[in-house]
Amino acid sequence: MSLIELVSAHGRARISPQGAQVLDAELDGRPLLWLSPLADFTPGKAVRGGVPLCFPWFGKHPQGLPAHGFARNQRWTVLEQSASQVRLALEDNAETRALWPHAFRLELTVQLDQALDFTFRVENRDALPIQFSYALHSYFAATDLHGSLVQGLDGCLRRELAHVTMPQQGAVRLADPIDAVFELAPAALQLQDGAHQVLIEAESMRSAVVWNPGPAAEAVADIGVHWPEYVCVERGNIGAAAITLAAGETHQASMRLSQLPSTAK
Ligand code: TA6
Repeated sequence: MSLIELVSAHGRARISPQGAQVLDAELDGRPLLWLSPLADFTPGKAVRGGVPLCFPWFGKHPQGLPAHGFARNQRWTVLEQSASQVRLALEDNAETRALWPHAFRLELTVQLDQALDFTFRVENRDALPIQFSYALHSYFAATDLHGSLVQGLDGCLRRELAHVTMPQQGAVRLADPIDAVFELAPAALQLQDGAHQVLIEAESMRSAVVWNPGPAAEAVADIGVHWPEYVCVERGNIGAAAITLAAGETHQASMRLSQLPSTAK
């Protein structure tokens, strides 16, 4: 599948029409995102790394349907492309209707300038309301995983997969394995990795997720020994923040990723 390459004075990014997935990106001479060296590019399979889009559900499905929905496994249509921007769309089709019986249209615009910008739209083309969750599941390149911090989530309700819910206290530390969803997250988060800081700004995305499974990921074919190389900090609307959209309505949200100047002396 041929990839879409974006360039700007500040960097470059590659996007796959499968899933409208940003695979990798570099800003100001430094990798922003992590793409697994063990990623499997078999068409229809989820690619490990970059920014997969999870839709219309997040995480495992109670009836065993594909985890994180189908949007990341579908081939999207490129609507418009310039040197620094691409707009892609996905409409319901026989495969999506077999998994989720609704008429919809998704649009994702990716723009690269001094930041990497995502604008996501969901249009309900059904005659009835639809309900969905989604996330931009960003894998950030990490150089010092165990010393990494995510700032901005202090006080947010933190839900672990083990169903423990409690308010987050202070910064989220990546010293141990983590898989947590944060509710009512603020617009701006910061990922601090050694001397590097990434600013993650979101509009109309009320949930945040922080994930790195630690050494357990050595058993995962497309992660293996590479697990210390990334931190997932995701934005979207999940769980209590799931979106209900009336017939004919459109939901729009956006996310902006940029690098703050290095604090290295
Ligand atoms: O975002 C965290 C998470 O939901 C984890 O629970 C995790 O296993 C994962 O995403 C990766 O899912 P995937 O289906 O891409 O292997």
